[in-house]
Amino acid sequence: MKTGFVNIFGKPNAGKSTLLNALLGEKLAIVSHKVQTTRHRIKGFLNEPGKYQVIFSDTPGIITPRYKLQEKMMLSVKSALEDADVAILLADATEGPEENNLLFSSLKLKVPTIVVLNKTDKIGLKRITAAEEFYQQQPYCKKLVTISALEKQNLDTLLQAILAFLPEGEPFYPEDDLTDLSTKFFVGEMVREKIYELFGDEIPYHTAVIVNEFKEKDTLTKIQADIIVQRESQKGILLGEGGQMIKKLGTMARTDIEQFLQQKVFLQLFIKVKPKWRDNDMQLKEYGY
Ligand code: GDP
Ligand code: K
Ligand code: MG
Repeated sequence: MKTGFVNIFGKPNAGKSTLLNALLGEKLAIVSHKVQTTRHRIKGFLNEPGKYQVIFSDTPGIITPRYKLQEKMMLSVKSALEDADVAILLADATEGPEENNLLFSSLKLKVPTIVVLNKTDKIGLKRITAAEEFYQQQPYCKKLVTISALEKQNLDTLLQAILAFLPEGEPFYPEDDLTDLSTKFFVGEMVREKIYELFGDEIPYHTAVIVNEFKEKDTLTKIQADIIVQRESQKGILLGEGGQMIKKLGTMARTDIEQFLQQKVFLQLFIKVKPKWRDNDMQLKEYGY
C-alpha cells in the first residue's frame, strides 16, 4: 500500500488549514481570516485500509519570526520540511505568483512537490491559466493542481496526484486513527479559534489557551481552561462589560466542543495575566509550544 507524509506549506492565509480539513472531511485545524492562526504542526491521517495511509500535516504559515513563540512556530515548519515524502506548496490564486515563487524556491525541497493553486473560486479562468503557466515553468513544480479548498473542488484530483508520488510501505499509525494529537489539544484550539473570531487585531496574538481539566463523566464532560494574556488591559477586553464577552466566547466554544465530542460539556474559562509569556521559554513549554 501507499504510505507517507504529505506536508502542506505556504504563506499565511493561503488556506492550508482549510485544505487539511477538506481532505480529511473533518475539522481538525482551526481556520480564520487572520494570519498566524495555526501555531502547531497538525497531523491528520487519511486511511483507506490496504490501499493507502496519507499522513497530512498542516503547518503554520511561513514568516520571519519576531518573538520566541514565532520561532517555535517556524521550528515546527522546519520539522515538516525534513520528514516530507511529498510537499504541497499551497498558493493563493488571488495573489500574484511572484512572492509565492520566492518562498517556494527558498525551501529547497528535495522531495516531489505539488504546487496547488487554491481559491480558484475567486478568480477567472484567464488568471488561473496564467498562474498555471507560471508555476509549471518552475523547477520545483513536479505537478500542478488547481483547487478550491473552501468549496471542496478538485480534491480527488489532488489526492490522485499525491498517491502517484507516495512510496509503498506499511502504515505508520493505526488505520482507524484520525490524528496523533489529544482531544485536550483540540479543545484548547476550539477556544482559541473563537478568540480569533470575536476579538480585534491584537488580542489573539497575545493569547494562549491551556486546558487544565478534562473529565469525562457519563453524560457530561467537564472542562476547565485558562486563557493567558500578556496585560491587564487585555484581560479587561476579554472579559467585556459585566463579563459579557467571556460569556459569549464560552458559549460559542462550548457549542463547537459539544459537536466535536458528541457530548454535553460544562466549560469553565479563567483569564490569567502572564507578562511577556510569548518570549518566555518555560511558559511556552507549559502552554504546549
Ligand atoms: P492558513 O493560514 O493557510 O491555514 O489559511 P486558512 O485555512 O486559515 O484560511 C485563510 C482564509 O482563507 C479563511 O478565511 C478561509 O476561509 C479562506 N479560504 C481558504 N481556502 C479558500 C478557498 O478555496 N476559497 C476561498 N474563497 N477562500 C478560502
Ligand atoms: K489563517
Ligand atoms: Mg492555518
